[in-house]
Amino acid sequence: MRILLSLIFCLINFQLSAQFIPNYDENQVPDFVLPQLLKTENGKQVTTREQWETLRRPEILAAFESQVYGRVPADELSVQFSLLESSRIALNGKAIRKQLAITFTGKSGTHAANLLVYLPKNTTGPVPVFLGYNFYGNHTIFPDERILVSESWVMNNPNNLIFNNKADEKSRGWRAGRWPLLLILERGYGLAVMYYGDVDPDFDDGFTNGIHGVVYEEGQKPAKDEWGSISAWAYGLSAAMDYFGIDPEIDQDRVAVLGHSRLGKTSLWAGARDDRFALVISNESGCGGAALSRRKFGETVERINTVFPHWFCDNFNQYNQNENSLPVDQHQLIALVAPRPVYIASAAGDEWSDPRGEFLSGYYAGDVYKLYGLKVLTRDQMPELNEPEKTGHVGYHIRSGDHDLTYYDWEQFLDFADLHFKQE
Ligand code: GTR
Repeated sequence: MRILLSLIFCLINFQLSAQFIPNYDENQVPDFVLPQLLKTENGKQVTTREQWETLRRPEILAAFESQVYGRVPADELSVQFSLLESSRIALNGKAIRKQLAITFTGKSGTHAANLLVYLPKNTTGPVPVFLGYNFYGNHTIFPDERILVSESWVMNNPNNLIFNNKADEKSRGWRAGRWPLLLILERGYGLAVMYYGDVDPDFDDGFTNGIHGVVYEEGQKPAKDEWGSISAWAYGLSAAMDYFGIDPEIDQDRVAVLGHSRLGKTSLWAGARDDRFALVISNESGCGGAALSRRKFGETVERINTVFPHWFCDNFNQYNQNENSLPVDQHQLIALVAPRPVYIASAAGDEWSDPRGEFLSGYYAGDVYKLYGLKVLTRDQMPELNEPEKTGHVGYHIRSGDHDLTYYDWEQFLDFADLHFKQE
């Protein structure tokens, strides 16, 4: 019976995703009214930072928690760190390398994820760090043979570098193009990465595997307002942040959290819910990330909930084809990061992620940054292709090319981090 039901469910999913025709025509974007950033639920106008911080921000955060990503049962979890491997002469003496196990413990067991950290050598004092997830395992980010290969479930790779959902030596360094480690180190930053599937494997398993499995008993699953995978991944980033707090070589006050695509949705939510992240970067995060849901351009709420039913909390399904009832929209997610700097990156060839919707979120979030007297995006016109706006507290670029995390993107992120981490 169960098998039959899941077969029917798969068929419905397949049907829905097969039928979906995205809108890529700006003229077909529906008229909509965005939920107000600076008016509280009982109609009070917010005009000061204090009112934002004490009245309005908590309302918006709670709405994202209960209606979009899901609340993390953090008080039911504890986190421990253990050093697995380290070297002071990594990368031919250019870097320090540390590999740690982050172990999550709850009433139903334990689960571990690996954190890989590279720090530049010959620096004085603790260094600023970029933290982000990778898609295929830490060993894919650089051809360093000492990086531990992930033992978790991994998505198969079209070139057969990974198959049977198991990574091995063949995929070592395969994704180095997305992680210009040497450039990052030369610019004086550390790089810390985790494999997102170490925290929660990216498939719909009914929340039994990964970190969800340590807090639920058999047969139990998250309540409608509790964490889907994006919240679980965001929580994993906060656990890495806990580690930075106890490593004297890392400056915990200068940690930039970044992510691409689904992991950009994750970095935004991580930065919104945990204000220890001093700078937040979204690369082509699209629907459920930086893009305004009400525009319904490219991927939509219904489509994302259908194809990725485990990413958001159950409550988010209520807004399938019903975006106007959402109590929030994604410009408010960006605003939750204020007054910390936030950078949103789009690609012209990635219409699925709705570049204009991503830009507008950053533009509208500016109203909160202005309460702090900070420089924001000043026009509702998108900048030209490959002309980043990176001199304020809200940064944005749209580059040519497709859905990817490129060297060019990193150059802009590094400039933006220099401005906020090295000159303020
Ligand atoms: C797509 C999904 C997007 C984005 C992307 C990715 O299939 O529709 O929302 O997250 O995957 O993460 O690469």
